Amino acid sequence: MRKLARLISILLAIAISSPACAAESVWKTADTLLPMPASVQELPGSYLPHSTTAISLSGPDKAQLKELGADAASILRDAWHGKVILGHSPGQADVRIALVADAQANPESYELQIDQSGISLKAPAADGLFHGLQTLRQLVPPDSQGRAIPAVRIADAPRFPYRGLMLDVARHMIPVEDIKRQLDLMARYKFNVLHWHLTDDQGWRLEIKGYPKLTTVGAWRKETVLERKLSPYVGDGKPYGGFYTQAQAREVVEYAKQRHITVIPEIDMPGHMVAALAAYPELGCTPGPFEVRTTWGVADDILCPSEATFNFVMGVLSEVMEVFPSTYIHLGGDEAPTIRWEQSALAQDIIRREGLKNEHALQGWFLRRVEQFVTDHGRMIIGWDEILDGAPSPTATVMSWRGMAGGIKAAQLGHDVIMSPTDNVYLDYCEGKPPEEPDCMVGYLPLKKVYAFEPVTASLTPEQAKHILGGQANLWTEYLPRIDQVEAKYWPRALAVADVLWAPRAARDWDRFVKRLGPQLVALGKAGVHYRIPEVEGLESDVV
Ligand code: CP6
Repeated sequence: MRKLARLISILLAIAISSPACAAESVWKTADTLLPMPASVQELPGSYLPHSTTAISLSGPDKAQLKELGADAASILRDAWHGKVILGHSPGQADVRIALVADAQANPESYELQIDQSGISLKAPAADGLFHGLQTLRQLVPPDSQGRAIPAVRIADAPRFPYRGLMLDVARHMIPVEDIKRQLDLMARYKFNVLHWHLTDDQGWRLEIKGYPKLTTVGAWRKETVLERKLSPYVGDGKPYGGFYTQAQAREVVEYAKQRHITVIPEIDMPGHMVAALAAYPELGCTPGPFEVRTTWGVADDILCPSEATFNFVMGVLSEVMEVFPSTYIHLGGDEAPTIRWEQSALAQDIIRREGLKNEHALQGWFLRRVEQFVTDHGRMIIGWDEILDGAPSPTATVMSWRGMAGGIKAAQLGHDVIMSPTDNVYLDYCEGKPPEEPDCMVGYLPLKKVYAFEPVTASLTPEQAKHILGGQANLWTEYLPRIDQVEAKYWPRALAVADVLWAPRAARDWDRFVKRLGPQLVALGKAGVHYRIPEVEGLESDVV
């Protein structure tokens, strides 16, 4: 399969670059861009970079500009193999990058103009300049097409401020290097959030200095048959797992920041906590002992709402907030069974004392108390849509996963919302139907269905629709112990998500998307990504 992917990407590259093809399909700007910019105006002529291309940087924030200049130089050097000189004055440079402060403008917006005289990139903030450089990267023709960049005027800004991918590293440890590689790819397609699912029943992956057993005990489990068969990370019979030191987590945060991506950590509670219970059984409602789970699905055991648990949660979150500077901290709140709380005298006492209706209301009480701690530290929380069952505070942001309904209800109640419906954006679902994907363990999600994802529904008033911050595609990794499997789930389907979340609603066009996908598959192939060739008609006929 991997060999086939390589072969097809080579064929695609040849198809795009062959003289016969080039004669009829000149390197057309708009057909290469993904996500599609808000506005693209093709101009006559082109810019031909020369052997000593010079870049100028102007604007107030010198440190940020220096980083962006280095990014720009690396994009240009990749493309032209020529000399690129940094730090000229705008009058002498043919590539002019300018930060033009404008408090009213969207910081992610940018303007890119290419004409005979050179390239001009302007934005009100470094975010916009960075996105503009990603667009420029896609505009540079492949070697075979000559070096001239077609003249164009682009004015661009994202449709949504939140464009995320979630990665579950709890089911299988994923090395830092592999995460960095996904961040590189995310940045190219203008994603700005990595939601890092760090804890679950099958593993605790973040070092917490005040609770060392979380990683000496909670990060390790027995390997399953699946892992013995498929994973490179295990030796026979050895404990399976791993964790990130705080230094490594900071390294990921910094790497993401350089790519204008925020890392939002998730500490999933009060359910999905069996790994923590294995380390600290006194946090449960029953005496234990507990084992880090080796099977999937929802566990009965969850945190007991005791003072010991609140101390634990506050201790953990204090360290989490030191490592992660993100505005949002994700508290999970999903799939918490009520059985242990029904049988717990401690839980029932709180229900009576606080006048709560049931265990769902108790989860609401639990999460409101934890949220207070988070907001006292100047941050905000996100929870999966189950938090709506427990009267969440209006400042909680709801991540709607069971469908769109939770998100719609939340927006109507005045919560901010991130749409992440299983039907459209659960990337662990298989792209091909068996027999195309013989090992398919879960649902079926072809590229076209991902592209049909629409975060704003007609049932919302314009005022309510403003609460939809954007969307996110999730990758739960139960059945994906290897990074090449993970990559093939993200790519290229994440490109459909990128387009949906960035491009204007009116620009949504499946046939054009498929056309724009071709050059990006070539780019993914060049970057050595283990992407999956989608079974898509327009694409197939180009290739064969
Ligand atoms: N793990 C956690 C999961 C899922 C959730 N939370 C999940 C549930 C159902 C489907 C896919 C994923 N594997 N912690 C729910 C948010 Cl279909």
